[in-house]
Amino acid sequence: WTRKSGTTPSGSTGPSEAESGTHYIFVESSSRNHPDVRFVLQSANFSSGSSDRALYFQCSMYGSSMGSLALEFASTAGWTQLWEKSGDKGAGWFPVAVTIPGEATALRFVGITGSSYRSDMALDSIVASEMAPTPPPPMPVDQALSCDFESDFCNWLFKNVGEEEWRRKSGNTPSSNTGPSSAYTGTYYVYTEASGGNKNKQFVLESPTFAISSSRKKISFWYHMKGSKMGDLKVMSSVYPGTGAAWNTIFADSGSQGDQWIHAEVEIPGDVNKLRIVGETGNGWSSDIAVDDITVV
Ligand SMILES: [Ca+2]
Ligand SMILES: [Ca+2]
Repeated sequence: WTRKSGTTPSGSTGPSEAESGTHYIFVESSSRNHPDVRFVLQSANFSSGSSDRALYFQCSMYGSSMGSLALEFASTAGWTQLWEKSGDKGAGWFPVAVTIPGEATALRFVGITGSSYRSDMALDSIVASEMAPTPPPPMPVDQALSCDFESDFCNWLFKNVGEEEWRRKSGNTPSSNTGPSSAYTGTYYVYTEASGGNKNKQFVLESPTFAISSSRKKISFWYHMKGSKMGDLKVMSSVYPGTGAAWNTIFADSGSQGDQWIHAEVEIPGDVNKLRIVGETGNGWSSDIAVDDITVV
């Protein structure tokens, strides 16, 4: 992350000026700094609180090959995403307000550059408050859950950031004899990379809180589980903010299912307002679990 005034050195990416005052900070994506280079800006540690707090900031994500920018918090459970955006958001700054859970003891911004030098992302006017922001109204369930993973993770967020992260991928996964050879729809899907010490790990994608629907809805998705050490795939539901961490399994499959995309349609319980997709890798690298084309029906 670099402190700067005026424009960034490259054309057609980055802000033209600071949002407040003269300076801002940004990720320089030119030269060797793309693709997929990770820039971390981490706060000092601070005391946890008994109630939610807030962070406000201004953001610029201008560039035709913009990568992703996330805000994450640390707690005893590790790093968790609070907010994430990816792709070109046009010239100019946009404001962001994020609720910081009371259990947070540090924050960090993580910028990941896109495929070219046109992915300079910037931050300015960061303000923290002891008072939580007014919560936005919950999303409709179809908006909260639907995703084809073609450009990003839509509204799904990671748990255990930087560790067991679901990855977006086109084509086959890096390991042979596990994972799909192509997406179910379009070009991209998401999967659990089981290589590199990731056996017997839990990969969690969490939906935003959604409005409880008066009509019965189902989450529809396609999954792929090929591999001799294949683990488990689960969909779990919760009522948020619940009393304790009560996550109920509403769908599960385990073991190798061969080289095929399988369709699942699971009823969302009537009182539920949050879902997780949990992939648990098996006892070896041959357990890449993939998911694509989530819709609500
Ligand atoms: Ca400034
Ligand atoms: Ca797709």
